[in-house]
Amino acid sequence: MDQAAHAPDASRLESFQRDGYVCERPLYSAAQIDDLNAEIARFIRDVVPTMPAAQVYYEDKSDKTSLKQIQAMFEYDGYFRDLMENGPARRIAEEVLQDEVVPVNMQYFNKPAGIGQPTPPHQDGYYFHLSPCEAVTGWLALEEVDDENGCIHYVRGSHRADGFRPHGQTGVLGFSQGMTDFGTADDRAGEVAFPGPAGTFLMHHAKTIHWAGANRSQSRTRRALGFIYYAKKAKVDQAAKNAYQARLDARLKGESKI
Ligand SMILES: O=C(O)CCC(=O)C(=O)O
Repeated sequence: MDQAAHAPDASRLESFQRDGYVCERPLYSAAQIDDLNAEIARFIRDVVPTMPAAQVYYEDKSDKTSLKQIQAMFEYDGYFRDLMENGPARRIAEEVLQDEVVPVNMQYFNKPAGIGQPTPPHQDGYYFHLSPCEAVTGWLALEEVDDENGCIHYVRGSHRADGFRPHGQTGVLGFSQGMTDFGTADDRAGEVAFPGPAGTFLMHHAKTIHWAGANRSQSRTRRALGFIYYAKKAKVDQAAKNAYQARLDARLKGESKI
């Protein structure tokens, strides 16, 4: 990707600080998305079978075509490591956070046709365990996204509130924590949906409330790549984070979901 196309942009920083997200429609051209999709197909074919079960989620564990989520892709493959560490998402993260960043997670998110579950409203920072909570998630559409197959929605400006809204268990694999009080008049007034072509790129602050609908299409998937970066100044409470992850893995194993 051409570096000059991603030079710092004052209006991007301003929108991020005001709204809690930015949107580039599109950041990647159709040809770049084709190349990326070919790399993802290779990763699913060659790398996924070598990964621990806890890093790969299926809507139905007995059906490999129902692949729903892959965690930590950049830790398993040079192509995805380079994309995470040197690609445009990192530069935009540094620009909007006004800090150096630490690449933390690269996730594949699919909502398989007909069975893809909704993504419950949540704030990523609730489970990041950071102080200060300065982190972002980038989200790249690998195909056209819209209301039917489950595009992302944000609550504009929600990152500016103090603390986090209450979260509780959702029963949705991959999004185990969801807000328990979502749907206030302010939430509804601030709601913005982000349909767009393949290559559409979103980046949100870790406190920005977001969600996505189910995939109601019987024929289209809804595939995306997520890029999580923490600001260098954000410190992780590693003990709290590990305990949270261990509880989550134990519960999912107990429920035979992973
Ligand atoms: O892909 C989705 O539906 C949700 C992604 C998400 O919640 C995130 O990247 O934080």
